[in-house]
Amino acid sequence: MKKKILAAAAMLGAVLMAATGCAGGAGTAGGGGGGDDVITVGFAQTGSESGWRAANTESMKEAFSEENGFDLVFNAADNKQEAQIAAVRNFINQGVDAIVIAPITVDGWDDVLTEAKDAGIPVILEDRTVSASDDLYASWVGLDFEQEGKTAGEWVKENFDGKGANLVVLEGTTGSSAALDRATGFDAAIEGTDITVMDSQTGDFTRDGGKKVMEGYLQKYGSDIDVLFAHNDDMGLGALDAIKAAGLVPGQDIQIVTIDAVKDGMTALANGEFNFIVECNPLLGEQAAELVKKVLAGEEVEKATIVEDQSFTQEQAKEVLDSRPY
Ligand code: GZL
Repeated sequence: MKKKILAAAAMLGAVLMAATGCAGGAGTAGGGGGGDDVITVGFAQTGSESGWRAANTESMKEAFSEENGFDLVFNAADNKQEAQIAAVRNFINQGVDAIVIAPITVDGWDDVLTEAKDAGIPVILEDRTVSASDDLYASWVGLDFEQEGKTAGEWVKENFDGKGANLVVLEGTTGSSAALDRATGFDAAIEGTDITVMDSQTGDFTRDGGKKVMEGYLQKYGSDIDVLFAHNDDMGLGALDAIKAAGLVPGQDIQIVTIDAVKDGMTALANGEFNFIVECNPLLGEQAAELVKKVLAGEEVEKATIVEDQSFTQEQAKEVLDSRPY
């Protein structure tokens, strides 16, 4: 329930209880049963499509915990945009205090964000962004996807320009800001090289998707493929199965560059199956929770907060693997 309505209800309740001598907790409806200082937050997560998503969900649940003063209403939309929009509409109808969204795709958000604004419920975006006007959300915290794609492209250029290399791409979820911006950055970085992009299709950020699309690539192009760029580790990990099944050696016959740097990806990098990974930090929970508290307290907040990333070679992965937080 909205804090301000709850505060008035709690106040009235307290006055009535004092007047009539009634005992009992002043737990407020719609919250975690605590007093009126509990912040009820609806979090609309994309789903559980990848290792990155699991780490992001864990970070968000840790930050929006009861001991931190929150009552979290969590929804995972199974990577379906219409389900995620329906979840946000539900949060509005429940009268939550704030809404956090990791938007599956950039488009389709104007109506429901306008409804949240009209209902006086602030929206914070975490991870991906939307094409809607930025007056429809209070703030966004996430990563520079275009730079991630550029860093991956610069590695490919440095290692393959001038060799007439053939490259295939496993794209992330169609219409997601992560996939769109990574492609923009990558394409800009390899512009003007003699690297040929033979094919580029979506694997929807999943292992299964990456495996299926890579199987198709291998049937069509076989050993002509020199390099694979996967928009995330999970699709690259799925592609490993296909590459091995085709009798080729990943990391050697086909060199692989991915984005995320989750544990399984870094393990593949350390053991030589991947060749380069650009990190995409999923630990956004603390910053998202701080933004919610500041916005509800009426404090000024930055419209955009970008979290720093790094990148890893095979040698660097061996050094840091055991100390990685996710
Ligand atoms: C990036 C995030 C992407 C990851 C994928 O911030 O949106 O979605 O790169 C995840 O692993 O599925």
